[in-house]
Amino acid sequence: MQTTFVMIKPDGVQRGLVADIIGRFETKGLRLVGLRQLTPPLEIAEAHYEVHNERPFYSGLIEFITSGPVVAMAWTGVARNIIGPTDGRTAAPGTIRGDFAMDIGHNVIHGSDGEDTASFELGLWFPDGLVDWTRDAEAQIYE
Ligand code: D4T
Repeated sequence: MQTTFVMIKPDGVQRGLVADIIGRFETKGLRLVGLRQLTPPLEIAEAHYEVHNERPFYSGLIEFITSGPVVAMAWTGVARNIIGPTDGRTAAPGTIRGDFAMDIGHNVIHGSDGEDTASFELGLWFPDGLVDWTRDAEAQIYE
């Protein structure tokens, strides 16, 4: 099963959405295997968004993501369709971005977009590794 790096961005933390967002992943049936709150150091933010470093929005993005605490998480199970597409205006209701975001930059949450990205991002944000545990309810959640 895939594990995704998920981060509640500074706007989501400031708006008090942490409990609601965590609840959506947990009640859907994903397994929480990593959780930490931190204000991202510049070097982690720059490494995380390195693929965008030539884009016009890059410096604003780094400024935003280092502006305050984020909640970094690792979730096992399918996460991307809970998050929704980048632009909150067009994201479907029922997704986190569709329900909470009105913009592209301040879009509340990040989720890694593939297996390679996930493994890079999990190593970057969780250098000490993840929590290895069995969620007993998975016997009911998965057929
Ligand atoms: P993240 O990485 O935050 O989950 O977003 P996505 O994976 O959905 O989107 P992305 O990589 O294309 O963009 C990364 C990050 O940059 C911000 N952004 C993006 C922005 O501020 N202006 C823009 O025009 C774009 C395309 C939002 C997410």
